[in-house]
Amino acid sequence: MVLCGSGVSAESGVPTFRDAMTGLWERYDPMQLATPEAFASDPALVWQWYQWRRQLVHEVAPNPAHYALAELERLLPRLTLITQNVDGLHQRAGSADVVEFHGNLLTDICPAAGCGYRGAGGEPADEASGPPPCPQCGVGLRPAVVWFGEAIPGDALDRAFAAVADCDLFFSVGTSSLVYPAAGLAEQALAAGVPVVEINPNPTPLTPAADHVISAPAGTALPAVVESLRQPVHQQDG
Ligand code: BV8
Repeated sequence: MVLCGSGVSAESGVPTFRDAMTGLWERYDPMQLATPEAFASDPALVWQWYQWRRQLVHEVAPNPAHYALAELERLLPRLTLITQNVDGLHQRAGSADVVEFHGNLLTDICPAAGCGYRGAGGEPADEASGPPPCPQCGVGLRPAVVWFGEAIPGDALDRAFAAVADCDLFFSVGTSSLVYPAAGLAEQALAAGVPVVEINPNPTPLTPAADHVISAPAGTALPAVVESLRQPVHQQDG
């Protein structure tokens, strides 16, 4: 099982969630913008922030970390990939089964109760525009991401907890381990006696408890993990 955070996309040029945001967004705190309250009070501002991030994601490409995870999926009998990232880069690198714990930036959904509209986000419209009307009911759309204070999608939560219960190795890659319930998954693995490996160039609250810590960028460490799996398994003597 692998839990990914925005550090996995860092080497693609996607700023991590807590890196200072650049340009126009420098003066905003993502923790404040990624909330239903911010969207309710200024839908156009929040919508434009997500349009800026969509545009940025369209301009970048998966990095060796994403490709290594897609390769791991092919090499291992079972792999559950849980990502906190909303950028869709795992899928673009070839991962077929991605659990998007915090949703997806590239998809629009309708916030109107009972509408249920869900569709691919259109081309970012002109800067000043706010959320476009839902094609089904006319209410302003929102990005299909999980904001702070919102529940994790039920299927994602179920798959993550099921995987923790029966995985035999847990990788935590590129996450500051600050956001729950995602960060709780590694804690559950530790409590269940599952070996936990952290890959992160910087220490996090998980570091002291992890069984193994690889203090390296994901784009270096994950290809090395894949390479080690490719080595012929030396038959154990006897
Ligand atoms: C919920 C989508 C309940 C949006 C995101 C007090 C205590 C504990 C919890 C809480 C609390 N108060 C409130 C809460 C709950 C809250 C929470 O955890 N808050 C924290 C911050 C205190 N959680 C929630 O609100 C969650 N929902 O609890 O709901 C509920 C239940 C039922 C019914 C109703 C409600 C929802 C959380 C989801 C929020 N949405 N994203 C968007 O993207 O716009 S979270 C956001 O942060 C991103 O998804 C991001 O992935 C995530 C975590 O951040 P990281 O990925 O770790 O990124 P970060 O920048 O922090 O760190 C990057 C790391 O990478 C660093 O460690 C860096 O060293 C490393 N790195 C850098 N370069 C590399 C690298 N690593 C490897 N290689 C590199 N090259």
